[in-house]
Amino acid sequence: KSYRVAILGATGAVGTELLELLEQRNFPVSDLKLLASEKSVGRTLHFQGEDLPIESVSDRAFENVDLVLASAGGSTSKTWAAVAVEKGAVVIDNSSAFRMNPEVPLVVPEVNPQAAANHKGIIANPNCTTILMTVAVWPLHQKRPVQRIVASTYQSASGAGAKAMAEVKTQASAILQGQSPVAEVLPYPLAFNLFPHNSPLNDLGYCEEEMKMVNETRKIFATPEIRITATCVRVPVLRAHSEAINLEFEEPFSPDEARAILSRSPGVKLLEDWGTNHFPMPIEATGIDEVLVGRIRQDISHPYGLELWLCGDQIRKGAALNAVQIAELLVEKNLLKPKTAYVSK
Ligand code: A2P
Ligand code: 11C
Repeated sequence: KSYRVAILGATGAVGTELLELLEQRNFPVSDLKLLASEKSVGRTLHFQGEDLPIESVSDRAFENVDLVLASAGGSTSKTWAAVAVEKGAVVIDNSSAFRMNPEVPLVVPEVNPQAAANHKGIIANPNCTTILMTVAVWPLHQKRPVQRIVASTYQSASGAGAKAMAEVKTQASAILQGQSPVAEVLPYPLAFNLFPHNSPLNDLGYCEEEMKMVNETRKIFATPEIRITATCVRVPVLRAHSEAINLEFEEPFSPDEARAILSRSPGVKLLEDWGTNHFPMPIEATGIDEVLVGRIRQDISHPYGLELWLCGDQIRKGAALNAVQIAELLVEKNLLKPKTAYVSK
């Protein structure tokens, strides 16, 4: 079996990675449609030895498509996901548009693959910081339930898209030449700087990004009672996010036991060299599939507390790879029907 796939947002940071991953992982694609905004029409992108044209998104674009991988922002997904589903496609959506909709599964394949079975046409891909955190925390939570999570993030420019990544490079070069950095995509200069995540703030002073970590993790773990707080910060790194995670359990959880569990957990790679103070760094996480975890230590302020540090490629496991893994899961579980199956129903 092979599938007719469309990438919505194909020219973006996540879209181009989706294209690469479909090819690298030999996803069974019979036909690939690349969709973006009107202004990208005329461009081509390379896939399996061919230059494929970018098409603008329209009702007709979703005809004869089995699977849509959407990564063109929340408003674009809100406009087009229902159209695609109406035309018979399954949509794996990278935006935040449907994540908290109780009808829509929110899936991290290493954590809650079973949730995908309940899809009604749309499956949501979680926020990048949430994906990376859940991959590392879930195996520990399976052993002893986590009571509280305190997360502090160090998020790369890639989370704000391809244009933000380019802007940081331009800013760095301007600063090195003694000029003032210009911020047009990001709200403030990021090169040689950092700032709290600039998503909209709620009445409690939490930004949307922080609330995504709280609410999405609860949904993925199916534990609405778990206490979570987060502080999200944008840092001048190009494409891998880092997170300092403090976990509180009901009873002691030794670092060695956590290490033993994480060393055999899917999607996790331990990286700890205490002798050389070498722990995960964003440059090491860039371009790889696993979430790098290290610096696992007892929290000296709490007898049942554990500290860990992680880095993960925001574009890959934080977005495109997780989406392709969901697509692979759908294929494996026969939850993605090629077009003919819809017709014959
Ligand atoms: P385009 O390049 O034509 O603007 P990123 O997250 O890296 O900023 O990428 C966003 C992606 O979403 C790009 O592929 C962009 O296409 C696409 N996109 C943005 N707005 C729309 C829209 N209104 N319709 C279709 N695609 C869109
Ligand atoms: C960031 N996590 O790094 C964001 C980007 O809900 O998918 C992705 C926002 C989302 O800024």
